[in-house]
Amino acid sequence: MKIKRFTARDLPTATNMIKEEFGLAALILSQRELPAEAGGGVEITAGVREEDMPHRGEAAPGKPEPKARAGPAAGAAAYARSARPARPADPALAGPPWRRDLEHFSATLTRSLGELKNLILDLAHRQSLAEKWRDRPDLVNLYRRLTETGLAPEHARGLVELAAESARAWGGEVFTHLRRNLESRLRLVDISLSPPKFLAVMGPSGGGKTTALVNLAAFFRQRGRQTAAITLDTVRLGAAEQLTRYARIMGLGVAVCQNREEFSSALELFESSDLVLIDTPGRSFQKPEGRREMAAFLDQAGASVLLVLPATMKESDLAAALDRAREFKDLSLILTKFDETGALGGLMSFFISGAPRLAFFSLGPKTPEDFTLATADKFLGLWLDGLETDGQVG
Ligand SMILES: Nc1nc2c(ncn2[C@@H]2O[C@H](COP(=O)(O)OP(=O)(O)O)[C@@H](O)[C@H]2O)c(=O)[nH]1
Ligand SMILES: [Mg+2]
Repeated sequence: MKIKRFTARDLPTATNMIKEEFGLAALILSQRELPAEAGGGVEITAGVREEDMPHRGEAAPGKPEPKARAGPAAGAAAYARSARPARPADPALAGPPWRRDLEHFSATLTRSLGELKNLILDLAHRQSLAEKWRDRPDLVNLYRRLTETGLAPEHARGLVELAAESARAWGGEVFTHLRRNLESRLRLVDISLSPPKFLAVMGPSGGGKTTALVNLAAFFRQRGRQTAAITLDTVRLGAAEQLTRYARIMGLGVAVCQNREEFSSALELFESSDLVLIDTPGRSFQKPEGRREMAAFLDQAGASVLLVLPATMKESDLAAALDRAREFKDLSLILTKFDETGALGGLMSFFISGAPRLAFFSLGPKTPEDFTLATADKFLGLWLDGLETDGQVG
């Protein structure tokens, strides 16, 4: 690299000198104003790669510019040749010219550092794949994009390598093999085929249990099931009212139960219903004694459990919630709040690590149109469709 210090009375003159000598690929390394007692003006230290130096008479201002180059130097080169920000009509408002140039330079430097970071990340991701796949930019890119959605690195590596092996053996696109493999790992259940008589929703506070219960009631009533509801959530202010308000609108029978006696009476009351949905308090779910108490209620009814978890949760929290729910029998899953996240890789890792069977999705807060039976196609579509088109993998 050639490096040289240029001094001139002002920045445009210095820039022109640099362009003249080093051409348009010059990199500005430092820049300072010279003190007035030393005669004023600016001093710029610039550098250029030997191979980018113009041959005599080439690349002077006004001549055609060289082709854009990728990589960190490109940003600085762009700086050297760029039109600086338009100056406002009143120079007094604009501040000293060198400040604008400095700001512009700093923005260019930030961009260049971003590009450098990408290069380093790509190198790091290459090392994550088995040696024989490291020279496949499409696979490195796919691995990187999957991990960026929250998929655990070890899962991403296994899935990408397996898809690459399959594509090599059978032909076809890597992405198609990846998708097929993922489909087989998502365990689904269609509860509507043979719903249990008692079905409880359970999970952390605010995850969408009560909303899901209302949706479930609408879903099963539409399929001709005579449905009723019981709520055990009597501690949180307004929790029971939230359900009874919906129930009134839907004409759904609801019992609010504070203790085992009231619960027993409610079971008797709804004996002739086909389906009794049970709402539970999120607070009890968090504590062992609360879960024991809930288990006593649910065992009395012989209820199956739908664990309600938001898709926005990170994988470690999903796993912790599942640990809490494992003591309940006949567990399956409702995932909510798909509308609040695009990064579903953590959920996929949750499935690969042994999540319960997935029954329903909630794709938004509206009832009941945002609530659907879970399908692999829908889940993989929500997760991967953006990746496939942006990533150009295959
Ligand atoms: N954006 C979005 N909000 C939801 C969804 N499901 C529920 N909510 C909202 O999340 C909040 C908590 O829901 P709620 O059913 O009361 O949660 P619970 O505490 O588990 O019973 C409410 O404001 C709901 O409207 C969903 O799928 N997407
Ligand atoms: Mg609730």
